[in-house]
Amino acid sequence: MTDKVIITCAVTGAIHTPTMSDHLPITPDEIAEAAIGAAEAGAAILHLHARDPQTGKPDQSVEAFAPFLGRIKQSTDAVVNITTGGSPYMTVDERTKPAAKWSPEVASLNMGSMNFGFYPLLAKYRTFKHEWEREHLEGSRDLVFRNSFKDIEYVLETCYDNGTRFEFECYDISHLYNLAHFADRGLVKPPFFVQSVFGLLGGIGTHHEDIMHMKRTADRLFGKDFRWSVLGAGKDQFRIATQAVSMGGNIRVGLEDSIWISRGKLAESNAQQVTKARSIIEGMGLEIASPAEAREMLSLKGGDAVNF
Ligand code: KMH
Ligand code: ZN
Repeated sequence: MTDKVIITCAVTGAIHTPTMSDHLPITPDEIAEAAIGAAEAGAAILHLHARDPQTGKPDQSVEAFAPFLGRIKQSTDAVVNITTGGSPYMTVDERTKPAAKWSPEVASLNMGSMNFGFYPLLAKYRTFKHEWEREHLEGSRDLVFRNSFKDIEYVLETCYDNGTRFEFECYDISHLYNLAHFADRGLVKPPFFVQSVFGLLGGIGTHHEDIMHMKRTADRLFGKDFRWSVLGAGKDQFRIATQAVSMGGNIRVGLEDSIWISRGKLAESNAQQVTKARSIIEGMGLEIASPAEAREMLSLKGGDAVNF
């Protein structure tokens, strides 16, 4: 089994807003171009959300994904990963519909409920292009990202017949235990693609000991049955990626997780972040995984077994 490094690119997400960066992909064409560019730069997996083309507001309707899924599939062999997190303001039913419809190889699955605060970003922006942006940030002061055991069961059952496998988003140590619980019940099958999320206000921090603790705990709970990946929110994105790669991990970058390329400098594209991630990996004498190698490492159903 190859042990190359899988780069996932999360191209737009549902946290950052148009005012924060003119490079944030909003329209279906921008999302498609960003994803294809990220794949050409070396991303094996593309984590996708959709937005309203006019306002940039997160849009989790099945139709919102249609315009870019087909185009991405025609233009790249990268693995498409459709979010079931959507925006934390959405219901689990709403959040799961696109993955249920489009039957991707991978879908994200958030492994626990948590406070989900991005209101501190308010301090950085005096004015916003769109009214919804301020509400979106301010509202997160009282926002709980709901992922109850019943919600997680619902996503698993809804996507099970599709043969979709999951990017298990773990924002804290308890989320790893929740994944172990579902593994014990046989509701999820190895290899588990564990995406450890660091630096989201409400989840675990970004200290190097936090990263060590996540990996140690995952090793103890899952042994050889998992593929570890990490994402660092905001300015710590590349420091966390570098530590994880040196520990045998895979990494996620993209403007969903950080709008920066370096301290105080906005990333001009998702591909720019993928290129920087790749140089870190190759700088360590390691190689990036191709989409085919990622499929093998994660036991995916194949790019021709999707519904788009
Ligand atoms: N925004 C990330 C921190 C999802 O899409 O399911 C988590 C995320 C959630 O990617
Ligand atoms: Zn996401």
